[in-house]
Amino acid sequence: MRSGRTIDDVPTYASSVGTKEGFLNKQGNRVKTWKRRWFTLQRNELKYFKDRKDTEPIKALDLSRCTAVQFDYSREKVNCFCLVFPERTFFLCAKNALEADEWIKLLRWKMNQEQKQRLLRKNKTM
Ligand code: 4IP
Repeated sequence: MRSGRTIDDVPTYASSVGTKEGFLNKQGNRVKTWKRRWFTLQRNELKYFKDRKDTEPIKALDLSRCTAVQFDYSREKVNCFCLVFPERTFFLCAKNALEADEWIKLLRWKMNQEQKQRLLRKNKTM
């Protein structure tokens, strides 16, 4: 890493289409502390890890259960977005607006794909 750069400056990569990974700050649910976590988005799963090198995620979120993804302005931080699940809304913050926008777009695309698949399956059984 060049001097003066931090791990936050490392660009996030989409190693293949429809995947993304990178650091995001996440707020706890009951205890509202913010933790920096490594997030990976693959297929229909958003996982977060304590650190980038970890192999076991803290949680794996099934995006087929997610009902909305949107920019959020209710937190004390900037560049935040929320992921709404029936039992919990996750508040996540990116390092800048562009990064937040990229996560939101990709997450929404995944949700739309999932919805299309569901409709196709439903139509097949009719
Ligand atoms: C924790 O706060 C961490 O923020 C946890 O995040 C979070 O769990 C906890 O949420 C919150 O209490 P402290 O470490 O300050 O105690 P992480 O698991 O990333 O370490 P989530 O569910 O967000 O992963 P609650 O809801 O258990 O309070």
